[in-house]
Amino acid sequence: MYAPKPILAAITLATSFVSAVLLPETGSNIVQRQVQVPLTFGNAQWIWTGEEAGAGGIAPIGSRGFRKHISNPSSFVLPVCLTLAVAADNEYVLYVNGFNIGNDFAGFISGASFLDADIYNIPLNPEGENVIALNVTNGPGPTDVPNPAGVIVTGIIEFSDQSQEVLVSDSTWLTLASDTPAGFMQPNFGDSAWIAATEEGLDGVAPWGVTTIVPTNVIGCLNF
Ligand SMILES: *[C@@H]1O[C@H](CO)[C@@H](O)[C@H](O)[C@H]1NC(C)=O
Ligand SMILES: [Ca+2]
Repeated sequence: MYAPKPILAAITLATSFVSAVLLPETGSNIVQRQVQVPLTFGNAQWIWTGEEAGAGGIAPIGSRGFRKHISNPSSFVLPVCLTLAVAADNEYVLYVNGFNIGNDFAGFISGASFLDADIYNIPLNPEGENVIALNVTNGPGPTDVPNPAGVIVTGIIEFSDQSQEVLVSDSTWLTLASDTPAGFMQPNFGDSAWIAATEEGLDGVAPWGVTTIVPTNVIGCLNF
């Protein structure tokens, strides 16, 4: 039976964190909660800092931070799991609640890490603040000149009552039009001076085209 007491969930969160990030596991006693709705980039926006010249226009080379706070619907409905798809131009490091969850540096090599999204299944902190943080770096490209930059995210948050909610990158995400500051990934990092991210267009918009999500990687979190 799922829906653990919150305190128990908080204790098991720490121990289940590593194995959950290393999904998939196939042990016979492990029950995976399936995401109930398809994970798509449908309403997700490519976002950046506003430094770009128009939607998908050129942006300075360098790293920019992005933060998204996940709010609890009520003190009785607690967020327990996040399934997330991320793609970036050119590369990113993903953090949730200060933990380094994963990265994709392929964009520096191939220039095309935005063609396929990376999928993550991440336990959330049911009782505290949950913050997604991305350090996204716009690479120099072959000619070392400013070039398009963006990041696109879609996710499904699962709550303790097994309800699910879609989360997408849009102007509710916070960013800074300057180098990603040290410590930016910590949930309690002071971001009151951060600005709303600029929307560059939906999945499919030039110059990125359609970004693929492989459904078999969308598996939800371990039933801890
Ligand atoms: C952001 O990523 C770049 C490129 O990998 C790295 O040089 C920089 O140190 C990172 N910044 C933070 C605050 O993590
Ligand atoms: Ca770029």
